[in-house]
This record gives sequence, C-alpha cells and structure tokens, in this order.
Amino acid sequence: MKKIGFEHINITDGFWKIKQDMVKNITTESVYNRFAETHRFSALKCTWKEGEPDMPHIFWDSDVAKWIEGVAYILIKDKDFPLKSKAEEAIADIISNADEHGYFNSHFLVTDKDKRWQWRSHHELYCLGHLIEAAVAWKDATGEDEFLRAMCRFTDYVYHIFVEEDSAAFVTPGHPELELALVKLYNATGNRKYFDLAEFFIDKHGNNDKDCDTNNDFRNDYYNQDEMPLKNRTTAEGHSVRAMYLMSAAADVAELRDDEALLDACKRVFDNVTEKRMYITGGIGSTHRGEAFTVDYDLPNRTAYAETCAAISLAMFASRMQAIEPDSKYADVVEKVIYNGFLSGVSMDGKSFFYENPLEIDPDFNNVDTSVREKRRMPITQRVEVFECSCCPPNVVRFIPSIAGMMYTYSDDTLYVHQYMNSEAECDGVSITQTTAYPADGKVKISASGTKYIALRIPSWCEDFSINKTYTVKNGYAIIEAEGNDIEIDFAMPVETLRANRRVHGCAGRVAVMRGPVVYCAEGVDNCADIANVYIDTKGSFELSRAKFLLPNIQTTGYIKPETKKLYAKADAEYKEIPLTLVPYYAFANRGTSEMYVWLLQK
Ligand code: FUB
Ligand code: ZN
Repeated sequence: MKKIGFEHINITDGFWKIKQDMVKNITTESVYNRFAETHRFSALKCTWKEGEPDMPHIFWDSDVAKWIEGVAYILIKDKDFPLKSKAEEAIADIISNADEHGYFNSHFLVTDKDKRWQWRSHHELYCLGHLIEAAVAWKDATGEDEFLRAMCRFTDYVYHIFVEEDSAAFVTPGHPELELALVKLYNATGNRKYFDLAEFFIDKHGNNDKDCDTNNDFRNDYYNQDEMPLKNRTTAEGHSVRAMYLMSAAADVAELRDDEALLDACKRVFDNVTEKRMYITGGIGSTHRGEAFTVDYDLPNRTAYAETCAAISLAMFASRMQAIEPDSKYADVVEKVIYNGFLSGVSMDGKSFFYENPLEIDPDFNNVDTSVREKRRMPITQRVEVFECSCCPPNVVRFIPSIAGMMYTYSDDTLYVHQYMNSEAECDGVSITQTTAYPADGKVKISASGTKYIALRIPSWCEDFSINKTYTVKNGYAIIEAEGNDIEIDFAMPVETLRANRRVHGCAGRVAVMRGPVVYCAEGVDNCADIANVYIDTKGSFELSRAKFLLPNIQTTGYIKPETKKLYAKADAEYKEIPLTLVPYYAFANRGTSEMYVWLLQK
C-alpha cells in the first residue's frame, strides 16, 4: 500500500488545526530561541576551542536537525514562514563546515577528533540520520538540493568507512535512526546504495558489536539494540526510542525487500509492546534506567518514564505497519499515542515540554527527598522550555506539522482512512474530504472520489457506530463502495471506564476514564487533596462539562472516606461524596503544580 503524504493533506479546522497553528506560531520559535541560547546553533560554526564553556554535545546536531525538519514541514504549507532564514543559516553552517570527506558533526569536528567512528554510543550515525531526514524534508519544501547533496556525500563516506573499508570500531549505530533515514534517502534519490546501507545496518544488529561500550550497567546489548538479530526478536527490549526507531526501519526494509521473517519479527514486537508493555496513554519505556522497556506488565504509574520521543517513535512504527498490513490495531495505537502520551509532552501554550510523562503525580513525593540518604528519582511535575538532553521539543516541532501523514494509505482500489481529522486531501487521482469535530464528537462526514472502496477504521474503543451506507467489516475497517458517495459515520463516544490487566499491579483495584480515544485524569487543582484515595463508581453518572482544554471536561462523583489523623484506622468508615472533575490527560500540569491521577480507585 502507498501512503498519502501529509503534503497532500490540509487539516482545515478543529483539534489538529489548533495544534498545528500552535507549533507554527509559537513552538517552533520558542524552541529556536532556547536552542540558540544554549549554543546549539552556534555550535554548527565549529569554532569551539578546548577550555571554552559549552562544548558542543555529541547529539546537539540532532536537535537542530529535527528543528530544521519541522521548519521544512511548515514551509511545505506556508512558503513565507519567517523562520526559514534561521533554518537556512543553520544549513549553510552545516554545509560549509563539513570536512573534505563530507563528514559533519559539531562535536567531533572540534574535539575528540581521533575518536571518530570509535564510540558506538556517541551518536555520530544517529546525528547523520536526523541530518538526512532534515535534508530530504528541506528539498521537498524548497526544491533546493544543496543540503541533500551534502548529506549524500556524508553518507557515501559512511558507506566507505563501514562497508568498503570496515574500519570503524563498531558496525551498528548504538542509537538507531540512521537506518530509517537511509530508506528516506533512497526514496528521495533513487540511489540503491542508500538502501543497501540501510539493509547493511539492519542486518548487522545483533550479529557483531558484542562487547562495545558496556561501561555502564544499563549500556548493554539491549540498550544498544544489539541483543539478537532483528528477525529473531519476540519482545521489545532496551532503550525504548532506540527500539522503536529501529523497528520502524525494520518495517521499511522488510516491506521494500519483501522479507517475511523480518516483517514477522516486526509484528511480534509490535504485539509485545502494545499488549504488554504500553501505558493506557500510549507511553512506553517504564524505567528511567536506560530509558527502557523492562518486563511484561511492569507499568508503574508514578515513576513511568514514557518519554515524549518514545511515544512519537511508537507512532512512527505503528504508522509504518498500518501501511503494510491492513489491521486497525496499528492505527488504533497511533490514535492512542497522538491524543495522550505524545500530546501531554507539550504544554497548552506550546512553549514547554515534558520529557517524561507519568500517569500519577503527588508533588509531596515527587518534589522532595523521600528517603533519608538519597532522593528517589521522580519525573518533574511541571514542563520546562528546554532540557540539557532536549530531544523531545524538536521532535514535537517535526511531528505535529506532519501528523496528517498517518491518516491515509491506499491500494489499487481501496483508500484506507486510519485517522479522523477535519481535512481535505488530493493525491494520485484520489481525493477525500472529512468534515468532523472529532474527537470532540464521533460524527464524521466523508466524500471521496478516485477510489472504488473506502475502508474506515472502526476505533477499538467504539462499541456502537452507524454508517449511512452498506458496509462489510474486515480487519477492523468498515469497507464501503465509495464512488460518488457522501458517507456519514457516527461513532458513539460515551464516557467509559477501563481496568488494567491484573498483572499491572500499580493499577490494581483502579479504573481509568476515557472518552473516545482520550484518556482523562483528575488533578488536585480541580479537586480535593489525596486523589489517590478517591473512589469512583463505574456505574455512576459521567457528564460532559465546559471544555477548558479543547475537549470537554468530565464531571462525576468521587467518594472518600473521612480523614483520619492516625496513621492507621478502622477501615469500615462511610464514604463521603465529593464532586470530581476530570480533564484530558494531555492537559495535565497546565495550571501549576498539582496532584494528578489517571487511575482512580473503583468503588
Ligand atoms: O540519545 C538521544 C536521545 O536522548 C534519545 O532519543 C532519547 O531517548 C534520549 O536518550
Ligand atoms: Zn526525547
């Protein structure tokens, strides 16, 4: 199946139009300013000298590259986007400071010069991957190909070092990313050598770099995605962003070379992540140690790592799988991620970010020392504008402008609608318009032409829907003869309560509240203290109320037992009723530091 690229789709109104406007008008500039202040842009000039402060970090180039990629995606829709000139300056620095081989890295060009290609964990290939993605995007946006040609030259050099000369101290990128970028480079240039290099790295994972960089207890083969050949994998292991970037590339390669064994591994890993290792928000990676997956069902709420980039990487993997195999489980996961564990990563004003996205916050425990000797590591409770390791903000900058790229795929006779957003699209003789307020409600009007069938994803959260046409359901999609039809769909979107698998011990006796794809939470700022002790009745009433954060709040009744001053007291006290307000999870922590709980006790 082919994807309809986001460049062919205009989101014209509604939820994602607001978010795209936010990124275009606020986030991109704000991230630029923070990166300029923290020397990420000046580092590209490669003038840093030993002894000076602010030595260019090994992966600053990737931060800038993702930001340029985001600017390019905005330029595709708005040629006059004012930050174009800032991106041009950065690109000019990258091109002009490359060495005689085409090599560019703002860290290794000014320091550790003799350590090039020696440290697998030092992100050289990762940075190149992001630079390639930026260069491909820049060419698409502007038609200018100097940046792309520079990155081809750099990639040719990498091919020489890794394939022809075999002179590097490692053979797989410790942090995957280049692999998927090489597939993009191949698609952009048609040069088979870049696909060969993608295959080279994909096939090397788990076959070689056995004892490289194991200087830290979490920097092991799992962390570096080198524990076994990809085609043997059954579970997602190690650093979650690395794992999902790598599986994204594996899906690309499996599809392009028609590799069933590799594709089967992708399917197994996807199922393992989404059936056993994913939060209800679509967050993944439950420990900060190595930013990693742990074991099945280990999904602690308060210490959840659930990095914003990890959510993005899962959406990247899922959206590749949905283009290979028509099964709605992939698009369901994309939807879960984009409305929850990804979107909580950026504040409602578009300026600040969470790196970690926990499902539970109690400032009394998160923000103070909870053991005598050592502070337990806890997620921060308020978003910040920049981090020392600031991979997430520019990932938001590139992800939201290109989000429509996950909406549609098409085969000879069928157009698949994976996501519902108010939009117009035109590509390859197929055109489709969606009119909807989704996910504020579940009504969607669709008119399409240029396709014989249209396949509409029935979201997994939806038990009751109507479509004004005759349809058959296959793999989670309602298939309709489309030509000339005005389709009206209504996905009933009642408030639902969900329980977790009983192996998820942090959720024992608790329920989460969802409406459509959106997970809700209770915050201290709207409610009482100690939300941990509030029960809700799953059979009680859940009313929608005024939207503070784009989508309606939910009002229900909470039940608490009377407060006791004792540390322990008799259990048989009567419940007291309190009004309980729930807000969309993506909007938590936008009104100061406050308690926050996704999982509430079930009465
Ligand atoms: O290593 C570069 C980035 O920093 C990763 O993608 C993030 O997970 C964080 O480790
Ligand atoms: Zn990140």
